[in-house]
Amino acid sequence: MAGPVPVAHSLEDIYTEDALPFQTQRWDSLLSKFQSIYGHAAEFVSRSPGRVNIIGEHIDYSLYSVLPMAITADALIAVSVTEETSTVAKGTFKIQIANVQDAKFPAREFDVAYDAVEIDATVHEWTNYFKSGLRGALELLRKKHGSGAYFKPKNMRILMDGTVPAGGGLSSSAAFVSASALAVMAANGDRTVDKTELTELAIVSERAVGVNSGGMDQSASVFSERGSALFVSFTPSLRARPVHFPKTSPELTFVITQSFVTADKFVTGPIQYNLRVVECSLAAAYLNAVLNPPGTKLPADAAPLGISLHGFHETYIALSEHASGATSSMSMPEQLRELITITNSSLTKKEGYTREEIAAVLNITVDELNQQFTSRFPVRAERFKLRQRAVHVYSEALRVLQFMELLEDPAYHPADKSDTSGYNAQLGALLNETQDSCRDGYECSCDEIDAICAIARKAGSYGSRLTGAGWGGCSVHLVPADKVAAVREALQKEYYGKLDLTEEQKEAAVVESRPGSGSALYLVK
Ligand code: NG1
Ligand code: MG
Repeated sequence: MAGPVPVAHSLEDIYTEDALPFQTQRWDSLLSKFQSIYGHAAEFVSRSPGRVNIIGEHIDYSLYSVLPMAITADALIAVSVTEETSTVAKGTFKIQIANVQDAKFPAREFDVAYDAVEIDATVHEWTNYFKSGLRGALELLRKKHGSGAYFKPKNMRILMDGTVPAGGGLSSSAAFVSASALAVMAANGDRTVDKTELTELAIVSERAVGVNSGGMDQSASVFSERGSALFVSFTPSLRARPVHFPKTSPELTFVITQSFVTADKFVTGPIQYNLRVVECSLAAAYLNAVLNPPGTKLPADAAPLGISLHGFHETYIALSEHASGATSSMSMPEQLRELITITNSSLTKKEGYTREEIAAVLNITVDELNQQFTSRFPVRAERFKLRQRAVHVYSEALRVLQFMELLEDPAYHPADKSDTSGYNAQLGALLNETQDSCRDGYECSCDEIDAICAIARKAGSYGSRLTGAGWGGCSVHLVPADKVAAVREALQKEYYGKLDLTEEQKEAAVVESRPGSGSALYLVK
């Protein structure tokens, strides 16, 4: 799967047949709008899709493997490169950027210093996502050009079109950042961008927007291949491989539904997403402190995921090194089960831990704790629910492995192919367990998502759960093909019918999703 981001020669290379009529129209209108705004044609389009996560929620930033797949909805960035420098201040280059939805995302123009892309993460500004991709790509370009060479970035004219709903858990942000970084690389002459390099730079770049995220979304956006899901691992280094679903009967489909509750990470970051990341690193540090010999250090920065928020599994590795023998030969699922047991007996306070309590165990002051764990991405909380968060992480990591085993180990495949409903139900049960764990242990669901999952299951979904960060946004449902209509109908009657939705929202509320292709460059002739 490694290698350069593919260059697409036609839309058939990018989209499945059913998507072509709409996409052809959309691309035509993007390119003609580009022509009318800038007075000349675009030279290329970079494209990166959103994703739905099938299983493995809120564990990527603890470096456990996840199973997402790309969707058809994507970010498109049409670009032309200009050489003229007359209007550009010395030592800077110019970016002109517009969006096809110009009422919502107004056009901007900015001069950027060669070596310093300024991003103000305190304001909610759509072009920040472009700038974060720009910053990451320029760093990579400078590295490639060698430290001696003087690298002068090109001026760019840009028109953006995104169809991934924002704040919906389908990762519009990663699609936008990855497409932006790819566009900047291509604009500066690099048209064979390595997928791993692009993913790693997009992961790091997106943090500039203020969310301390993991690497699932960018990996899914860049690496996905049409027709398959993607198993992504982060240790010892970033790896992604396609995963196929076995043929089942009844045939399985993934249905994605919106809740129309917008989880805006810009607003909720300090109290939700970033707080969970902090709780995970505190839990790992706490377990390390109470279980390992004094002075045992969890690993710090694990590139490319940067900051030292991992160490979850390292807690175990450190533990097993000091245990007498046997444990080191345990399989990963056995290790995870052991970690759940250890967590339950070591982190007993269900109501959570105060900063003072944690600092005392880590043998540091509260100021040092704040400095070490909460200074880069400030959080707001009185108590940190270390036990519940850790149990979620370990059990979710285990469910991903169990899901993969069902998909890939022939021993688990149904013998009688004429009816695989038992097998389908096993897959679905794992998704349902994820939803329970997200709702009760990680507290990242919401009433609306819980209701949608209950309705869908009653109407025939094998497994239903939130997807992405949660607290609103989308959910994903594993539905037999012959029950999709019933699920749709039930949701309409019991959920959407009670909301005041526009025609466009009604249209997008429930979609059947097939695994789509990842990032691509398209050269306009
Ligand atoms: P969303 O909010 O769906 O883009 C976020 C993180 C992921 C992952 C999931 C939860 C970003 C960019 N992405 O996804 O890395 O942690 O939540 O599994 O914040
Ligand atoms: Mg996002």
